[in-house]
Amino acid sequence: MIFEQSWRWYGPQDPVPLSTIKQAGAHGVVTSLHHIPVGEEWPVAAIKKHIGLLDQSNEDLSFKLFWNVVESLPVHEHIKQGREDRDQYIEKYIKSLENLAECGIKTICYNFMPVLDWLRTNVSYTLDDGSKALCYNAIDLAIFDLFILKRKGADQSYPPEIVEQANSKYKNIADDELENIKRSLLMALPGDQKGFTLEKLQQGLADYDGISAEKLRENLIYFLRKVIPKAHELGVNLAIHPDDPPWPVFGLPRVVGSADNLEVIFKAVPETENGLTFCSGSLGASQKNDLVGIVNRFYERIHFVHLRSVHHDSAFKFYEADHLEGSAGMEKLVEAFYKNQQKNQRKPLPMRPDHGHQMLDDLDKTTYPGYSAIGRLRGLAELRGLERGIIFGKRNN
Ligand code: CS2
Ligand code: MN
Repeated sequence: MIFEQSWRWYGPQDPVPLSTIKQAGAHGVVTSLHHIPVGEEWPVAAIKKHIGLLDQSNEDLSFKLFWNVVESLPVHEHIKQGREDRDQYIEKYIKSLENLAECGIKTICYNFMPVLDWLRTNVSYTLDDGSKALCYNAIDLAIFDLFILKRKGADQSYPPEIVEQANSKYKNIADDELENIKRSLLMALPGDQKGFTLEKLQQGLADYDGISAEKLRENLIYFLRKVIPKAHELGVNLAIHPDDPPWPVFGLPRVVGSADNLEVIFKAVPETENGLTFCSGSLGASQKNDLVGIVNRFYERIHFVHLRSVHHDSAFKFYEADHLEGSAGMEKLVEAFYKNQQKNQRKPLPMRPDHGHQMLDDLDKTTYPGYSAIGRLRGLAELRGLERGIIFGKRNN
C-alpha cells in the first residue's frame, strides 16, 4: 500500500472513540498527550499509559490499533519567540523525544505557527448537500480584525478591496453572523479545552511585537539545529506541519507555507529527520503551491501525510471540499506518492484524512470542528479506494 491508514484521536475525552477508528478501517492512531501543558516534558509513564489505552481496545479483537504518529508535540511559544529561556524548553522537548523513542514512537508532527494553529472564519459552513465544512473568508477575517479585535494597523494587512468590502458588510451584519465569526476564529483548538479569548489573542499578538518573519525563521532554525542531531541519534523523524492558511494572519508572521519556505528550512538542517507533514489542505489553501511538485521535491523528507482538499470561491475565500473534489487534484497527488514510493522503496507513509465534513447523524453531535466521525470515514474510504485503484491500474498496465 502507499499509505498506512491512520486516524486522529484526541484521547479519552474524544467524542469519537477507538472503536470507530477500527470500523473506519484505520490501524494507525495519531494522537497526543493533550493534558500535558505545552513546554513540559512528556514522562515515559504518561506515554505508556496512553499506549495502554490502545492496548486495552486491542484485547479481544484481532484488529489492532497502534500509536504511529504524535500529533502534535507542541513547541513552546518562547522557542518561537526566541526568548532567553528557550534552551530550557528545547531541553525538555529533546527529553520528550527520548522518552517517546524509548516507547517506540518515532514520528513526531509539530508546527511553528505563532499563537494560533489553523484559522477559519466559519466552522459550520453549510454546503449544497446539507453537510457542514470549515470555511475561510478574508472579508470576515478583516471584519473581526478591524471591528472586534480593533488591531492597530489592521487595515494595512488586507488588499484595499477587502477592507472596503469588510466596511460595507459590517454596516449591515446580523448579530448572529458576527457572533459566529468571532466564535469560529476564537475556537478552542482540538484538545485545548480552555479555548481562546479576545484578551488571550491580544496578549499573544503583543508577545510577537517586533518579531519579523526573518526572526521567526531564525528561531525555527535555531530550534532545529539543537533538536535534529538528537532526533538523528534516536532514529526519530520530525515532521513540520505547514501553516494553515499559509500566509500571515493578524500581523503574525508565518514561515512554513511554500516550497521556497521549506527549501530554506531543509537546507539549514539537511538531515532527513528534519522532515515534513505533507498537508494537502494547508498547502493547497494557497493557489500558488504546486502540490505534486512539493511531493516530488521533498518526498524523502515526508514522514506523515494529511489528505484533504479545498475549494476556492475566489482568491480570498475557500472552504474544505470533499476529499476527492476541490483543487487538490487528489488522483495526481496520490499517484505522485505511489511513484515516489516505488522509486525510493519506502514503507507506506502514515496518512490520515485530515478533516471531514459534519454530516448525517453527526450534524446533531458536538465534536471538534473538522473531526466528526462520518465525514472523515467517508474521506478515508474514498482515499483508500483511490489508492487501491491506482495500485491496481499500475500493476495491470
Ligand atoms: C491539523 C493541525 O486540524 C488540523 O488542521 O492538521 O491542527 C495540525 O494538527 C497541527 O498544526 C500540527 O501541529
Ligand atoms: Mn493538516
